[in-house]
Amino acid sequence: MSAAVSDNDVMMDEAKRNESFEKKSDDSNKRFAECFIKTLLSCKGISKTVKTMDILRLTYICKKIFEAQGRLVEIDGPVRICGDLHGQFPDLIRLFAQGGFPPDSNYMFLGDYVDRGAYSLEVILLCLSFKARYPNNFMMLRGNHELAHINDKYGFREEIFTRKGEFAIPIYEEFTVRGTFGQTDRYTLGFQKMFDVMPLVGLIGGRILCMHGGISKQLKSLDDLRKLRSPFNLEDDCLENDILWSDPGKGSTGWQPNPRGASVVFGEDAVIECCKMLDIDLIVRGHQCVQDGYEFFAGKKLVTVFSAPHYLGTFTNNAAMCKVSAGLQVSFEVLIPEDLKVEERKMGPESTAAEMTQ
Ligand SMILES: [Mn+2]
Repeated sequence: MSAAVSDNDVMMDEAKRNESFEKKSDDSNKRFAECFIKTLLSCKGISKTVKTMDILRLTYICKKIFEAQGRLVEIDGPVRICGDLHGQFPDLIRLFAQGGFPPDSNYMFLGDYVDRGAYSLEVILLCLSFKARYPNNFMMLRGNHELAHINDKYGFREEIFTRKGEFAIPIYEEFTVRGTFGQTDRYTLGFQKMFDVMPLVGLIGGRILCMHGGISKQLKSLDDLRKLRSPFNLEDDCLENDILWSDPGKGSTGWQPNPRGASVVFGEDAVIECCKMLDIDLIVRGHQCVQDGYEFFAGKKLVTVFSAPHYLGTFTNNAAMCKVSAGLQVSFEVLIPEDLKVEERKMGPESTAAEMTQ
């Protein structure tokens, strides 16, 4: 017998396993994603129920979809927009239980799936399996925690290495690698990393702009968003970094330094000017834990949405989802942490994003 290539060799070699995944049909990938969803929803814990090769196949499928959809995803309502999740898997299930499991509802997630909470893997894998099954109804934007040097510090990398042992490296390196673009072998070999191919911005009905962090002084047109680069250099003062990192500043004007040490703080005037310039009605972003689960800024031209209730187990914050109807009416569903009861807060029965933000 000739020296056979073992399953393990294929799994550990990115080029070899990609070759095997490439042969699978779209139908087979959809059925695979459906099984993956069922397994994750059985809540038995992925350590024993999910094979490493299946995680690698799921990431391969999703990277292809993200690459094809581009850095700005443009969709129509209805859709539910959710903010940061941070590894709080039971709370993600509660969000779906409230909002409807895909494909009953469409979703746009604003990033920060991983780090901080205990179940980063479950959170990102469930989202990715919905992405693989319903690629046009389930959108996942990138957050500032979808970054290698942040995962080093805040838990995602450690979670994978603790839970996946000898298979941790191929799994982790599907998502990201340490080091700056262009300076590591993994990039020069041409292997795409999940976090680099995720979209940075979403546009709903041409009127509601979604991103993780916020706006940028360098953002002048929607075309700037269609031309976003990725990967990009994390050290650069660039539009891509601002989208992941910037914050609104109460009482501030213009563009100020950000106490996070990254990007900028922008004032209400900057938001109002940006909406005019891009001809949009509303900006929806995450990135900050807000007590009510959502919080307006700049005369309702911008709203922060945060979807990890009882954040870190120490905050008493609500979680919220921003509901956008087919006609772009905006309302909020709020999960209250004590009993996780749900409240619906409408912005007025007839309010559309345009009217609401007058
Ligand atoms: Mn963030």
